[in-house]
Amino acid sequence: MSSRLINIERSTRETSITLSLDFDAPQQFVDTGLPFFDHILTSMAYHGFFGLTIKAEGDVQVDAHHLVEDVGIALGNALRQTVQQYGHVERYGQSLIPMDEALSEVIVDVSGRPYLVYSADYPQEYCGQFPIPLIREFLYALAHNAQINLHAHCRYGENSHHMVEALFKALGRAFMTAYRRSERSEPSSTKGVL
Ligand SMILES: [Mn+2]
Repeated sequence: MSSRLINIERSTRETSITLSLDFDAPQQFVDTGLPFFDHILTSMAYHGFFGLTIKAEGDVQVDAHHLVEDVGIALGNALRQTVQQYGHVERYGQSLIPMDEALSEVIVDVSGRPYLVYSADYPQEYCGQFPIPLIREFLYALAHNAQINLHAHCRYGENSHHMVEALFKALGRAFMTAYRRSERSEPSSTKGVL
């Protein structure tokens, strides 16, 4: 089996992160010290059938914000480097995933043009100890550092945990398609460049 391994190390005064991403070697281990965040990141990679290892520490006693955003930056960098180092990918991916009463959807374009469109109306503001507004910070950092166009929508639901978990499974499935190796010998754009 081939491999498209990318290793990222990122340390600031606020956080310290090591992350490995490999679309061709599905295995997951995620430890951020934030149990719900570990849960949804693991779900994302498991259902996207790609390899993701994250070991992250940070000043979560201040607020989980720095850590969540910096994991988004690290994963975004890994996605961008996957394209830079290993060549052309399919580019588009989309997924619609239910979880009990909730339905969430992700559409992605690995376009080189960062953009985030995100909508969700959550009934509860926390999943466990995890503040749901941080989901936006994560997605924004991810889209901008990966240089992808990311549309993420929780269409409906009664339970925030289900809505977010379905969204991250959809993210994984959309990435699985979008980052598949392309048979094309040039970028999948009529302009010939992304
Ligand atoms: Mn769950």
